[in-house]
Amino acid sequence: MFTLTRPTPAAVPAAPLTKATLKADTPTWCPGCGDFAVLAAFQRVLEKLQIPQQNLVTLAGIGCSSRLPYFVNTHGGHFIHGRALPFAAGVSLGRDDLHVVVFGGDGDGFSIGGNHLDHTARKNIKITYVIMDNSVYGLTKKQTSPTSPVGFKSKSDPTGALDPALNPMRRLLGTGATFVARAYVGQLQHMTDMIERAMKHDGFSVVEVHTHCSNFYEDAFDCFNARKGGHVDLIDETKHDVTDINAAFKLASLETPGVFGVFYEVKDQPSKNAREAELMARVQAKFPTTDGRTLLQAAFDRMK
Ligand SMILES: Cc1ncc(C[n+]2csc(CCOP(=O)(O)OP(=O)(O)O)c2C)c(N)n1
Ligand code: SF4
Ligand SMILES: [Mg+2]
Repeated sequence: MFTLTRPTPAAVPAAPLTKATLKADTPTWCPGCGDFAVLAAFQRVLEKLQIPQQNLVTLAGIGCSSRLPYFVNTHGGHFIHGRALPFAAGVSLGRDDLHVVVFGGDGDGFSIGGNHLDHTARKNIKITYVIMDNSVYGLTKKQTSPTSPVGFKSKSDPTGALDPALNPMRRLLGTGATFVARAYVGQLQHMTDMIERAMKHDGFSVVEVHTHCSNFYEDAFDCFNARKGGHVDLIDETKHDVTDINAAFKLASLETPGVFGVFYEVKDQPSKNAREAELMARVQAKFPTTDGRTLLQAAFDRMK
């Protein structure tokens, strides 16, 4: 029997996912950190979707935000700074039955992991990526990040950041991701909806979440915070065509504070998971009596 994919494990009767069953380690974030809200939103989505716990994987790189997998009771792990996405790609492609959700910071995703973001996104690998953007390196105690604004004083730029910040939404749209959304921790229900839609997307989905670092950049997103005179404009999808990449780029180019919601979503592009499955089925049809391991070994032998 030819098979390159691993069999799905026998369904284990699972306890319903609740706040209590989803709880793992107690979060170690500083009081007032915006990351608590991202965890709460993710737990709400898991409670709603009731995906069997054994099929859930949360992964991360390194950073305060990247601690999130410790705080939720799913399979999980964290990896080298900026390398969560290639790790997640292997998990997703090796085990298509798993829901793989990656959490990480603006440094992890846009700086050291920027190259991995490009390639995981363009391949449309079935992963949900939540970028917890606080516009600073929090874990390492306040260095300038790729989304810190010009003039931001930090340990790496004591007289103020000199380099222009990147525009996260334009950056994400440019990667070729097939689902791109923006959320803010001060809008918990909306952020929850964005993460839920991302997790239901069959391909690479990414949600950029603005989350403040209460220790090193508390006022970063005051312009979105109603209590501090800011405001949040939500995208009206009866007026914005989410399948129109040019319209999405226009929204992404609005001046701060910009808009929140789904910028881009296309459902007709097959994921790499689907393309690989199709390739394996084609090979299987050609060699119906040879097992997968032998075929793979023969391919390696030809390369010697
Ligand atoms: C290869 C490597 N380079 C640098 C570091 C140091 N380091 C750890 S976390 C981090 C940045 C964290 O910032 P971000 O990704 O924005 O996460 P946050 O802590 O703000 O949530 C850096 C530079 C590291 N651990 N490994
Ligand atoms: S340093 Fe900042 S990002 Fe890290 S846990 Fe504390 S408040 Fe949150
Ligand atoms: Mg950060």
